[in-house]
Amino acid sequence: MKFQKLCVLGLGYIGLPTASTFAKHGVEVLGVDVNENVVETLRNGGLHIHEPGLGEIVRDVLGTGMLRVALRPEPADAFIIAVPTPFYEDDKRADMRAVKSAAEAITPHLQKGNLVVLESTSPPRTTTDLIVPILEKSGLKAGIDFHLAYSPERVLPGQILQELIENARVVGGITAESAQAGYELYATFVKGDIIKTNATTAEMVKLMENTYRDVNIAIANEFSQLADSFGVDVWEAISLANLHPRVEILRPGPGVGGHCISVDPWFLVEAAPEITPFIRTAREVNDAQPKFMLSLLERALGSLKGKKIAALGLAYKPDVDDLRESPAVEVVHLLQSAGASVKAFEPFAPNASLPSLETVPTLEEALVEADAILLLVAHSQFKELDTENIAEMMTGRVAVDAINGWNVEKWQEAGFELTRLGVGK
Ligand code: SAJ
Repeated sequence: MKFQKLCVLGLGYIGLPTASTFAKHGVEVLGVDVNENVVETLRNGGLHIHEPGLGEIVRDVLGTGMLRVALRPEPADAFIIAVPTPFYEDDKRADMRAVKSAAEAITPHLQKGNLVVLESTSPPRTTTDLIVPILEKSGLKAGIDFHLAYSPERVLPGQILQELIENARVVGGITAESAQAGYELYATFVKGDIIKTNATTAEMVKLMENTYRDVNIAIANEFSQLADSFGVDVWEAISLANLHPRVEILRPGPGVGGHCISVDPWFLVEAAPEITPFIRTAREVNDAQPKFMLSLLERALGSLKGKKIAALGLAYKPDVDDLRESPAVEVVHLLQSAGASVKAFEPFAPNASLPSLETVPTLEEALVEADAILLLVAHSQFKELDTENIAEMMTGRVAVDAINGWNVEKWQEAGFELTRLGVGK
């Protein structure tokens, strides 16, 4: 095999599954993370993130020794950078510090014939304009002495291990030879098509995919507000519109979260603000959706001052533990600012501690003496709740459903008045 030893920088939601999958397929992998807790946790047989199946594969490859973890990289045949690229809150600029320092950490170990792949979502031209100069400080020439490529990950949290192998993979090289080297690396385990292109195209492909999804969710969210004001049930209207063979409207909700879709479109807006009014507006529509949730709660409860609300779910989407950029968290903060006292229960992170937010480790604790129950995330376990039992624990009979996860009759039978997102009266 051409790539016998691989170094993966960043052991988060992408880096760790990627490192483990390579190790499982016979590559000797060093997983690197600058966070000592992450490295310690893994060394002690633990896992710092929740992803179905990940614990098993990580323990397996750590056990066989095909995966080792460390704080710093070592010489290898190939390097993959999979560190986070968040944005600066004030001006939404991409925060490339982690990518820069990962590249800097590789430079002293770089050797002739190596391959470096950037996987972190990045603004267009990052590979050529940011990474090349850093790696060339080694004295080696990019595209001549070593290969360099950008390859976006496209896996869906919750299905990462399967999608890593089955999804089509785009590999953009700074030269045709670099793309070919990237192709050969991923061919180790990827069963989907591996398509070669140039690095900037690959960067743009990634941003286009997530932007496409963001604007499609934005229109669903705008429809939810329109339906609300016209006395229409948006869920019924969407299912009817989707009978059209060329229409596929997504689901409205409390907003768009996670570290990808709510972040990546800004990389395009930031790179070219004058020519991206549409992408910016979609972002703004989705970011405003938590405020719309607040208005629903006010409609259901009147003034929120002193009201006790049990919030179900804080994760950014169903059946994951990830609270980053979560609209559910934003909704809770808005409710608190309006004077409500909120107890939030997140079953996938029952002990999460968030600034200025009260989380409780059980559903029961959230419900005691609550005036209202609010469904924010479609976790499977929230779909089939015992409404009679819930009614007994609560003081009030107000239920608000932000994601169309509850059966109207069932809640009404238990004496609740159920308000649903996107259902106008
Ligand atoms: N959401 C809605 N309505 C929908 C679908 C999603 O409100 O109909 C919300 C979710 O609740 C969540 C957010 O959008 O808050 C994003 O969730 P998601 O499931 O659409 O996507 P992510 O962020 O988990 O993963 C996305 C995926 N990209 C695309 O589907 C184009 C994934 O394939 C990428 O690998 C990932 O971003 C990434 O890392 O970039």
